[in-house]
Amino acid sequence: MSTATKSSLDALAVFGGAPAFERKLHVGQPNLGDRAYFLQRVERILDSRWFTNNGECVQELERELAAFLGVRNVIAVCNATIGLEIAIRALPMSGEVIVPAMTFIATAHALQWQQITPVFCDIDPATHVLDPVEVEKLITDRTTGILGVHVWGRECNIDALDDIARRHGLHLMFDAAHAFGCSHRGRMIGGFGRAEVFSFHATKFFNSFEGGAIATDDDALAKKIRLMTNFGFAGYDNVVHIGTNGKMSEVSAAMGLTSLRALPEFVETNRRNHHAYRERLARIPGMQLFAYDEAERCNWQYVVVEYTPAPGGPSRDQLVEALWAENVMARKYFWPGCHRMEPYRTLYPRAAARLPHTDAVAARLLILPTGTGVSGEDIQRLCDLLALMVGQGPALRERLAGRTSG
Ligand code: T4K
Repeated sequence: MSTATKSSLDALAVFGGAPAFERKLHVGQPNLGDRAYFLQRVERILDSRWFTNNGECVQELERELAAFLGVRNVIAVCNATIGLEIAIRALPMSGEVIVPAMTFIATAHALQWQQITPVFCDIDPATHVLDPVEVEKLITDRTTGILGVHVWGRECNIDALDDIARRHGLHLMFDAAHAFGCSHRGRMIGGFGRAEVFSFHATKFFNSFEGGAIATDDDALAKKIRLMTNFGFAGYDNVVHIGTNGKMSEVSAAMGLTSLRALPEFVETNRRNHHAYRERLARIPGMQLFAYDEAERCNWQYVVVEYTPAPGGPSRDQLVEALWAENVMARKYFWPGCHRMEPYRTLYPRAAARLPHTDAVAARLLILPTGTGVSGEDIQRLCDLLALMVGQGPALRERLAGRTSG
């Protein structure tokens, strides 16, 4: 629900007007599939008194995911962060691993948590994924792997990274947290590198409350990952490997199965929303919508705008402040970049010097709400707000700056 269109700066909520939206529009509000199906699965879980430890729902989800992705093995996990840690350790990676700083902090943490140095590498500013030329420059005697991130669901330059990894004898794996349901050259993400890790966190378009999955075509690696996900147990009273607790619970898997049944609807809603944004943002100067490759399968789950203010226009942060006041909870993912957050800023102070594209892109990003909780009408109203804010840019900038200094 939203209120009437605004036509002057005085009407903006940041200057005391009523917010344009009565409820908050979040980036990452969860999608919900068939509630009746989910509740029926939960009833079955409760009746069976089997709540976790490789139950019926987890096994079913793993089978369905493997078929959907076209990979030999899928191991469901409690979240993608633990999934990354387990896969990294199973390969094993050690020493230094090349990774983008344009990612959620979990990618870097999954390495550093295991005393592996994340060597932050710059991105291609057009696609926001690792630049293979820069990757090759960072290889040293201590490098054991490359951890690419298919950020926004846009696939890495997989062929070039694969070539580098082969020539230098490195492990290649992918953080595919954003890329469930996306493809590369017609083949689903999930089957590339040694392993790929998906996130099914509540804020992802496909969710299992908390959760994730590791996909790999390598049977021996999958066996090791399965052991490590369950404390290294190879049967009752028999631990054969170092491990942790990375298991997905049955209720999470039931939600995953529910989401899987609604996948076409979620993707179609995201696609429709994306096109609505594209049409309206094209009319606003300085707003460049990040494009997906429509020849590939795509989940369209992030509406990523690169905003370049006109001279005298409002800054990205001022736009975010004004949008939040209207209950549009736009985000600045992944500003300021992992390299500018702790512990990395202190541990690796020289990284920033080699990340000019990461810094420039991170300063421009504006992520807008989408998903089944966002309607075409919401998008129209939101873009009208942006048009007003940018159209009256110098006045907005001055008034906001005046408010801060006053
Ligand atoms: N690699 C990459 C590239 C990732 O992006 C992520 C996670 C990971 C690895 C690790 O995956 P997991 O271990 O989480 O499976 C959110 C998510 O928490 C995080 O999963 C996600 N990436 C990241 C991009 O976004 P925050 O802290 O920025 O947002 P959060 O959790 O506060 O949620 C955003 C908004 O969504 C909230 O302000 C309100 C709304 N929301 C959230 C939840 C949880 C709801 O409306 N309902 C909800 O249930 O990290």
